[in-house]
Amino acid sequence: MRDLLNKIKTDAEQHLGAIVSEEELEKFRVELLGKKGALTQVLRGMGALSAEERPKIGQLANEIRASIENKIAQKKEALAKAALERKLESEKIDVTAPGVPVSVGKRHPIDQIEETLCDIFRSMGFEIAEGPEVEYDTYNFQKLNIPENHPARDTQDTFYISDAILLRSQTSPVQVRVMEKQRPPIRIISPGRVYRSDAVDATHSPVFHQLEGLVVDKGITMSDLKGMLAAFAKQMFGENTKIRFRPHHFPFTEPSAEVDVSCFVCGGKGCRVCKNEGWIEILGSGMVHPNVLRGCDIDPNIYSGFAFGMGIERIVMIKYAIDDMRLLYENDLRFLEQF
Ligand code: 2NL
Repeated sequence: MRDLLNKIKTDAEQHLGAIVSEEELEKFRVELLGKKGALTQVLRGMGALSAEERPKIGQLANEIRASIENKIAQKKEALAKAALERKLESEKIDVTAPGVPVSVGKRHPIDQIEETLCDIFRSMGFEIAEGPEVEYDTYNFQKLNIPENHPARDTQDTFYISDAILLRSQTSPVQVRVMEKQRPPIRIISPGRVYRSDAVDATHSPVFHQLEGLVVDKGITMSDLKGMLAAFAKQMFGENTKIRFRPHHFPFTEPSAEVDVSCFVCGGKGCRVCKNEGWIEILGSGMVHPNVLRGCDIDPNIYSGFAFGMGIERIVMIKYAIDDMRLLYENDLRFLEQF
């Protein structure tokens, strides 16, 4: 029996050394010291011993039990400490490590230019007007003096929802709505999205952006238009920028003109940006046609006005020397991050 007890002790000590987890340790403790444990079984068999042997074996058994319990407790503490150290190591935060940069993004170049344009016109006293992108044909065409047989009305050029409803092909209907509701003086710009049934290429897109302007008051003349646009061109393209009017035709203005700015890259000598012209076309303009004013119940004998319209994509492309409009819609970050 003595040999058996000593063997249990050496086996237990050996086994303890190989244990690596607290669960394993608890299982081992129950197997050895529990009610059905190996050591407990041995103690139960002590009844068979002689009266002389029993206390000696009993004492030895108790010593071995105490020693194993002590070793298990030590092992338990060591395992818990190791587990805590592993946890601390894995959750360690280096507060001195450099931060991970956060990419915040920025506004699209079309948006940036639209905002710059709005800032300039706001500083001149224009208010910003907005209106629906799904519009009545009457507001998009009729009230703008665009005749029934005009090519712009063709289904080849305009997206129709029904006979009477379409996707606006210009932002002018916004201004018609303001002229109907508001009495002069009127000083508004209308930036926004417009739609035309065009195939995508380097200079066309079925969805693009326009910014139009309208001033209606007593005594407004072509020289007001020229003076205002000259000031705008300097703010947008630089202090030395000059403007040039070329006669043109729009159904909603009379007279009408296309407006060029002197090339802000070469100053007019000719370069890649102005295609050796020295001048760059930026917008269309004119004096509001009397029929348009009349249609909004504004008497053209009392009031007159000027209007102008520009493509925002066109301004972006001129300003940044971009030769293909598709770059503005592909949203390739390598392109967008440059602005
Ligand atoms: C262009 C030309 C233009 C207008 C737009 C306008 C609006 C009303 C009355 C009269 Cl309500 N005119 N707008 C006038 C002249 C030219 O745009 O080439 N835009 C990209």
